[in-house]
Amino acid sequence: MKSIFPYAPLLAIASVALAKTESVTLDIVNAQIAPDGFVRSGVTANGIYPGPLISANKGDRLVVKVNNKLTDHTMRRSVAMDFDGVFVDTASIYDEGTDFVTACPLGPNMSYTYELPLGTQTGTFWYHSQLGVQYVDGLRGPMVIYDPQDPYRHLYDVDDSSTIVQLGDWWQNTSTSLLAGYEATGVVPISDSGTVNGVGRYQGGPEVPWPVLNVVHGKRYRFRVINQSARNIFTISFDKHDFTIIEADGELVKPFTTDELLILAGQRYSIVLNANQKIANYWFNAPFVGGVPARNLHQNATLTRAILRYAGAPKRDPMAPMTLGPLNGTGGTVEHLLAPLVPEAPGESAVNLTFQLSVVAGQAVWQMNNISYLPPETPTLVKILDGANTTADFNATENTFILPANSVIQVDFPPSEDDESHPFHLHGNNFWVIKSNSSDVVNTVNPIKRDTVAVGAAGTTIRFRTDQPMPAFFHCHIFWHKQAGLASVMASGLDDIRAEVHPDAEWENLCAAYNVLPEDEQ
Ligand SMILES: *[C@@H]1O[C@H](CO)[C@@H](O)[C@H](O)[C@H]1NC(C)=O
Ligand SMILES: *[C@@H]1O[C@H](CO)[C@@H](O)[C@H](O)[C@H]1NC(C)=O
Ligand SMILES: *[C@@H]1O[C@H](CO)[C@@H](O)[C@H](O)[C@H]1NC(C)=O
Ligand SMILES: *[C@@H]1O[C@H](CO)[C@@H](O)[C@H](O)[C@H]1NC(C)=O
Ligand SMILES: *[C@@H]1O[C@H](CO)[C@@H](O)[C@H](O)[C@H]1NC(C)=O
Ligand SMILES: *[C@@H]1O[C@H](CO)[C@@H](O)[C@H](O)[C@H]1NC(C)=O
Ligand SMILES: *[C@@H]1O[C@H](CO)[C@@H](O)[C@H](O)[C@H]1NC(C)=O
Ligand SMILES: *[C@@H]1O[C@H](CO)[C@@H](O)[C@H](O)[C@H]1NC(C)=O
Ligand SMILES: *[C@@H]1O[C@H](CO)[C@@H](O)[C@H](O)[C@H]1NC(C)=O
Ligand SMILES: *[C@@H]1O[C@H](CO)[C@@H](O)[C@H](O)[C@H]1NC(C)=O
Ligand SMILES: [Cu+2]
Repeated sequence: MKSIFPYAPLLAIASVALAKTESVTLDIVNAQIAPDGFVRSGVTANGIYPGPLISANKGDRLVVKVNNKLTDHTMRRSVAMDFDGVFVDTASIYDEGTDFVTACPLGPNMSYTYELPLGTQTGTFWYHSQLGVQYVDGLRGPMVIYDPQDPYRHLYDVDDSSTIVQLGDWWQNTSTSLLAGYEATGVVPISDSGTVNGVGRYQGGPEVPWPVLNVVHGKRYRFRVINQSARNIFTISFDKHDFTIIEADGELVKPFTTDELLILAGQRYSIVLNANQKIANYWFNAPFVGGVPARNLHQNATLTRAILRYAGAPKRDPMAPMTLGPLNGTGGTVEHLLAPLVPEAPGESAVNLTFQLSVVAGQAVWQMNNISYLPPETPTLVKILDGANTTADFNATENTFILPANSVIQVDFPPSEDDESHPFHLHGNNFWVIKSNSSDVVNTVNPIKRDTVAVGAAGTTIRFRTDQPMPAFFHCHIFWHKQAGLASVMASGLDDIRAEVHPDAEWENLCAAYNVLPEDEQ
């Protein structure tokens, strides 16, 4: 087993010694749900949206049994789980879950057990369906790896399931209908509403009670904010309170205090809020942008919010007007201002890649260097185990790059012509943000690390190390764009994979079972 974790070896040994197994069962079921007051059939974990919290401690072994009990023929019946941002060691990569990269999807009535040794990673993560655009139908939930020796423990008093803040865009129609519309027109679907911890309102809809974040005066709260959206970008703020960012995507950053924060799909931040204002109700504002609002009259960015309620305050809405927050929700791009707790210089790159993004006008087709990714029938990992070793062993549409092992790779996204912000997400590894879209500065001395970064009109450059032998999916986390081809695979250490990866029969059976499914059960 290779260690990919750059922390003190003594700590790692200590946590391995204490490692325990955390077992979770997720029943993937269709359920009638109404996050924004509109009742629809959804794809859920254990019948709820968002799904249940998966939590573990540093060093634990996480065992997640997934039972696919989907029956609704209007949506995808198969499923594939991604534990977003969680690394796995090489021997376990076949349990990493990415459909057609590391495994085939899980067909209806089938079960699969993912076994994830958590190593030394800690922080805020989430899980979601990785298959097609299925998570639009609801299959998303939070995941936290707590650190009993968190170096920032002195900065907050409360960090539990009540301090998880999940932001999501919500869609009243099925992902299958929305995708058909996208493919026919090239217009990315526009969400009806936004939800905070699974609760929201849409314009013209019922007055669903606002979600509440409860605090006690005088205490400090570590809110773990997760952007689970499939498209929308949120800007969060609390009336009358600033807050301090301490974590981005599972990486600790030096405390940075601000009053608003932009979060893209797939990104997570821990922020510490000091409940030091007068006992009352305050608005938590989470306006979003995502497409031309006029194209969906349900959409009203003002209606994604929650109540920050101090104990002792009356149980009613805040008296203050509902705003979009400071600067009307247009600020919050602080990425370039963040510094890592433990600075690391990435080192010179051995390979430089440049990815020019483009869209085919009027079609649901996105390209990187003129290639639109198509999932292969045989997952990348299966091909590697069968001997694939060079780029020529993969079809061009697999957009698979064979990279040297134990090297630094630089990926440069030149300024894009469209003004989309694409949250690019790398599986299995974090990258340094050498140049953030939010600044012109190139930082090769102490850049932050994260696993999801904005790629947009100002250009973005990242570097990562290929110390982890695996085919790592690298894709836009706007799942409509991923589905439209904005994806690639960064593969390295192929001989090591062949030497170390020995999948079990349960995994082997996934493709055999999936490949004989009729289309409506895939
Ligand atoms: C799944 O199991 C149920 C109940 O046993 C059965 O009725 C159904 O036909 C099965 N579906 C598939 C796709 O195998
Ligand atoms: C979903 O989309 C289909 C196809 O466009 C449409 O017929 C249907 O009315 C939509 N349903 C909802 C709830 O918007
Ligand atoms: C979540 O991500 C989406 C897509 O990048 C973005 O539009 C939205 O503003 C983000 N939400 C938050 C709260 O940052
Ligand atoms: C959005 O909701 C707010 C709060 O209810 C309301 O004041 C505003 O008029 C709504 N916007 C639109 C465009 O309807
Ligand atoms: C926010 O919007 C309001 C109403 O449209 C406007 O009066 C105000 O100037 C805006 N403030 C900022 C900082 O953009
Ligand atoms: C990659 O680009 C960097 C500058 O960003 C340069 O210093 C380095 O020499 C380049 N490496 C290769 C292999 O071209
Ligand atoms: C993509 O195709 C266009 C038009 O054919 C061409 O001008 C451009 O150089 C190509 N870009 C890349 C990165 O191959
Ligand atoms: C795979 O490619 C690497 C170079 O990238 C080479 O060193 C190795 O020998 C190849 N393995 C096989 C089995 O051909
Ligand atoms: C292989 O790539 C070509 C384009 O280079 C594409 O037309 C074809 O559909 C791809 N085949 C598969 C099986 O993905
Ligand atoms: C990226 O930069 C462009 C140009 O400054 C800006 O319009 C866009 O909002 C930025 N995107 C993000 C997500 O910061
Ligand atoms: Cu995108």
